Amino acid sequence: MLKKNKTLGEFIIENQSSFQYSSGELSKLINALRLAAKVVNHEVNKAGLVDILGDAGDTNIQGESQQKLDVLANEKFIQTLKNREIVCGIASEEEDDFITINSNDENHQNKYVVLIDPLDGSSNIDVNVSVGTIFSIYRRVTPVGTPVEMKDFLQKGSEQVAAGYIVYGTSTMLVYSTGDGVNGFTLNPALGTFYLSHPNMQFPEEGKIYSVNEGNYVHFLQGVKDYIKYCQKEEGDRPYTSRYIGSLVSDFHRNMIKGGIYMYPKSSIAENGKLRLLYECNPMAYLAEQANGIASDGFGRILDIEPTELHQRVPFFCGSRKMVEKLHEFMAKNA
Ligand code: P6P
Repeated sequence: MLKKNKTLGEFIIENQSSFQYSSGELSKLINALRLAAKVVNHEVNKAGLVDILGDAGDTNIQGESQQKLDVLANEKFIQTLKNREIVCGIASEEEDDFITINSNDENHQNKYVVLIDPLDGSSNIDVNVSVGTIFSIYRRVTPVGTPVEMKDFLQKGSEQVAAGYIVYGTSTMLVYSTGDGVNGFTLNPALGTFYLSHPNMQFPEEGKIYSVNEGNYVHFLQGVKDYIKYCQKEEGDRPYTSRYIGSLVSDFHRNMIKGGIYMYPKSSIAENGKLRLLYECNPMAYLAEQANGIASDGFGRILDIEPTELHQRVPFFCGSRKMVEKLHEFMAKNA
């Protein structure tokens, strides 16, 4: 049983040996993400003050230009990951192409690639709704030199060696897995330290919450429409509760704690859905499976999808096992 209140730093050191490739570099990588999370958290938490300090695009009292928070978050995560001799490439929702990082030491090869959505749901910031950072980590496939998109970045989600998210909510949490379960750490802002607050997080097998933007109902496939009507029908333990924050990380986090299903289906207005495979769906699917949940595109496992491009979108259904399996039944009937 994991002891609560251990710091993230202590946890990383204690669990390093359990990691398949325990060379210490993944630990350094998680530590780098921890640092960037604290920096971004500070900016997100004062976002509401930007209007007082000068709107995005203006300059603040130090004469620094105010940046859109998602651009700032992108820069902070890239900057933090760049100068640690661990990562050879970064792909970001904010960057058209991936960024390569060459090792300063000709005898050392940076062995990881990171794919990141630096601030998912950033449009919620203006209305003070929680947002998140999502990250996905792979070992590079090409042995040396500049990473290659097809081989090093377009890897199946099942090849991830770690994934996680930071949720900037009523409290700031870092939730991640390196393949041995999911653990959640809460930031004590007074100390700037993350503490193990949610050891061994698991999706309840059943749930009573469904999360989907029902404003798109008329555009959904019949199988999705039928499942939503199933959730709403007065029968047995139904109707379920509808909860949709509009921030993937927040809806996912709540569903993992309480039980539930999150859905972003494809539709007649979004032919592959909205969410990105590489830096949203794959990391969340990795966490879901590590927490005994399921993540699919409505028919097959998200982690089995062979990526074809850096920013490709896929339909996404994720959460409590029995809820996603019931969704699959409706999708199969209407296939
Ligand atoms: P819609 C935020 O933009 C996001 O990528 C997810 O975090 C969120 O669940 C979804 O899109 C919201 O999209 O179309 O329902 O506003």
